[in-house]
Amino acid sequence: MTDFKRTLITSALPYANGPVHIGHLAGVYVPADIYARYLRLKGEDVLFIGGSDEHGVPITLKARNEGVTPQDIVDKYHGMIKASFARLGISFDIYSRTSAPIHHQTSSEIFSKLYQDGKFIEKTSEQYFDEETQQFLADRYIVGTCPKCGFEKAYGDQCESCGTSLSPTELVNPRSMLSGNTPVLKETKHWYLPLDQYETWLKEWILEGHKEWKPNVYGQCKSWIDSGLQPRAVTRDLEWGVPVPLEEAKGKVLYVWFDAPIGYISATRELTPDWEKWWKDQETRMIHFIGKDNIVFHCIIFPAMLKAEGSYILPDNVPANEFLNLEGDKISTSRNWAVWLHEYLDDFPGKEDVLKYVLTANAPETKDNDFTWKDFQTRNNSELVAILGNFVNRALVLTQKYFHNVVPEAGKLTENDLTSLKSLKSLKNDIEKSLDNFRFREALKNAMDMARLGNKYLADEEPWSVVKRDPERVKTILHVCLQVTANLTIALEPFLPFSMEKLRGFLNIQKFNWSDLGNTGLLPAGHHLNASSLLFEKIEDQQIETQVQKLQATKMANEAANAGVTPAKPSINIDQFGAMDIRTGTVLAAEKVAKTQKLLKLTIDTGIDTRTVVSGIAEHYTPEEMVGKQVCILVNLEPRPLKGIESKGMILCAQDPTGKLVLVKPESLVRNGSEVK
Ligand code: B3M
Ligand code: ZN
Repeated sequence: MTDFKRTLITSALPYANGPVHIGHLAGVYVPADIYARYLRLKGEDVLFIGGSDEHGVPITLKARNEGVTPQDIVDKYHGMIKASFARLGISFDIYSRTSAPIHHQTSSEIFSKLYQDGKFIEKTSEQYFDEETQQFLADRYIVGTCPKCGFEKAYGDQCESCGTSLSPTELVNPRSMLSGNTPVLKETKHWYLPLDQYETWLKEWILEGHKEWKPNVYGQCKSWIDSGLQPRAVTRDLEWGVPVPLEEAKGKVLYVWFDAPIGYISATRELTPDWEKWWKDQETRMIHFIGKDNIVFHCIIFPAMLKAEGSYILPDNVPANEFLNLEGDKISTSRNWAVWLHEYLDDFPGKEDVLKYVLTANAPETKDNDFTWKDFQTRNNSELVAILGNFVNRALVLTQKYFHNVVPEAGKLTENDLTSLKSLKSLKNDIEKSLDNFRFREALKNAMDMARLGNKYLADEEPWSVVKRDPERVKTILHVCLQVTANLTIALEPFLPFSMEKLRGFLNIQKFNWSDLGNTGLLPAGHHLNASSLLFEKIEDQQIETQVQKLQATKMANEAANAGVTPAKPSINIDQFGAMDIRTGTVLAAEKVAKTQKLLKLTIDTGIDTRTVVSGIAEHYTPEEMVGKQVCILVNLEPRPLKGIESKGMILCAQDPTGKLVLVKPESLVRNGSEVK
């Protein structure tokens, strides 16, 4: 690590189009908060920046759907997000927003500087335009038929049915979502950042210069750079956003990914007149905390913008995380498949630290991970309660019982006392090393090892038995236990700030510095403790059951909304499929089965024989329509009597969600008796 004087920590700006969920927290805000708290404890000069990203098409779309203005949407969610972060105790120095005037000013200034310095290229291209509403259409404002799968409501950038990414001109029968009309292609001019010109520099700066970045981050950068960088448009034809500060660009705004990262700068400017020291002094170290879908923007595009501007520093590290899933399924705002922070805070009052603990212990640092309510309960009950809470509680209760809440004097230290106390120092080194390398789950485990050490020490020393034969010795034992407890208030402060504040209250102490960690004389003999209570409470099955049922209800609601498509059946192997003998055959004769609505009696030439099949297709095909048709028949289905007729086989049909049946037939005529496989 090079020498630096201060650290600027940024955390991705969440879109203000919905509340934040545990995926956002585990990926970005919890690790960023731990890091900020750690550096502050070390006495370093730190700024921790956050804010809402209030531009972008999803926000305007949501506003349209709800019949309100984009400003209404961002006001609502910015307020909600900001409040829930505060309740969770995310210790931003500022939580700003990109609709703030200072942000409009800052991002316009940066655009203008790049423009004046000739850093952009201008390109005119044809884009869809809605003649009725007189506007160019963002990709998401165009729907049409997917050229790949035929889905009729594919968006201009992606088909949500088959997942193919599209460009608007690929859609068959494109329609404007604004008017429903067919849009026309019209020329429009935009400004592009020629990323290709930064390729050599990016190779040197990242691929040569930042080999220490996490493998997932470095790997993504490498694959982007290796596949060749293209100029990126930094302007859009939209109404909502930061207006492009050019006379000739009326009705255009900055692309959301151009202005959003500048939000970090604007927020710093809003916070302090001294902002330039944080952004333009080489002795500032900048760290971006983000999720993996934001890597290219923070490692390639934003740095290229800053480099082009010329006076700003670049990120020193970008410790991006992978994704957190929920109960085995991808977290999804649109499917409501999430644990929402504001709901968690309401459902589990006083358990802010528990959520941070679980999300850190199970953080998706190197691969996607899964959050389950069962694991949440287990980590609370078997780790926070049974390891940390249990040790602290025993140390405090025994001191209260034997020494009226006064720290006893230590006598001569035994071998075990000395090794236990010495371990505090080595654990400090372990925790530091992990935190310095952004390995938060490992750091938390090391910090919890301090509590494990305390429990082991108590189990070895058994003060509750020793007290009967050697009360003097118990003084030393509890003296040691209390030093470990005081050390815990430092080691766990970055991770469990509310609980450590509570613990400091029990111990009647102020906050120590990080450098005090490992000190074995933090609590002098004679120091008075306060009354204590339990640090953590057990979470009961009932509470977990309620949460699981809430998710179950979401799942059922989603299934109902998607009704029609039957869920996939369990998989079978090729032999199970091969056991079905399906042949082509031709219908020779057909008649309705008397006194039934649905059944046709078919006489079929299967190529093997001529046989009778009773089929439930009478509501979809007339006997006349069927005669002469080639069909597919399962010929080795056990014969069964239907309305007194023995049916020998089954003809294949596709059934759509409404129950409509359509024959499955060979694409062109084949010899009867051909095997279908
Ligand atoms: N709002 C995307 C996201 O929430 C975006 C991040 C901006 S960071 C400058 O994933
Ligand atoms: Zn498709």
